[in-house]
Amino acid sequence: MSSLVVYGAAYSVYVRIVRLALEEKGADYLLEPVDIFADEGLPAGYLERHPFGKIPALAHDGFRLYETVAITQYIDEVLPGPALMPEDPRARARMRQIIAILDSYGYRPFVWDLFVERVRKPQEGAVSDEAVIAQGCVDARTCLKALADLRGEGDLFLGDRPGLADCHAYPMLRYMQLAPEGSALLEEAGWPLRFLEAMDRRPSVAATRSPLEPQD
Ligand SMILES: N[C@@H](CCC(=O)N[C@@H](CS)C(=O)NCC(=O)O)C(=O)O
Repeated sequence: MSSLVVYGAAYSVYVRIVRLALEEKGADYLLEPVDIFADEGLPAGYLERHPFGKIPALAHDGFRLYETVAITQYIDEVLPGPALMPEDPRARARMRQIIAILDSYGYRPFVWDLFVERVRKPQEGAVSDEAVIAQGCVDARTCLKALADLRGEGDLFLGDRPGLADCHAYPMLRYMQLAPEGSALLEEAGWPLRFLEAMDRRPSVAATRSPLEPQD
């Protein structure tokens, strides 16, 4: 039996993207805890797995890999289970474009400017920076519009079954939804709420719930 280890923390957006892909493949894997925010710092030797000190990293039967996009595409190519990437080259290019947009233009406003600034900072006794949130709303709206123009007609990004674009978008949009400003932007756009609801029905989402989400 093959051994799959994901190094990271359950609160991490990028770790959850990898875990969603693994769950959608029906893969068995171990989540080996690496807390980037631990007072004692990264575990000894972790920089050998990820020289930039970020999470996630993957080990598959001795093969080491870091960078989420490389990991999720590798997972899809080597593991049995439903395909998470479209066959058609244009649809596959669209998938990669959506993922690149999420990384380059979505992650910062959705997660840092809205969720961290509005939700996490007050929870940790810090004061939210309203200017950061205001600019985050502008940038998030631009990104949601770009994504709306590229996605298909259904509730998920491309097609009827979850794929890598959906695994990439869900953790970012879910955190954004926890900030009132983020929730309002998602409602204004409409389609992200249908997307989140469709993904919320997936066992993969339940199996990877973040400890930073409300626990009900
Ligand atoms: N380009 C990396 C980004 C990973 C990333 O930013 N991970 C965050 C956690 S969600 C992290 O490790 N942050 C720690 C830091 O920036 O020092 C990837 O795609 O895997």
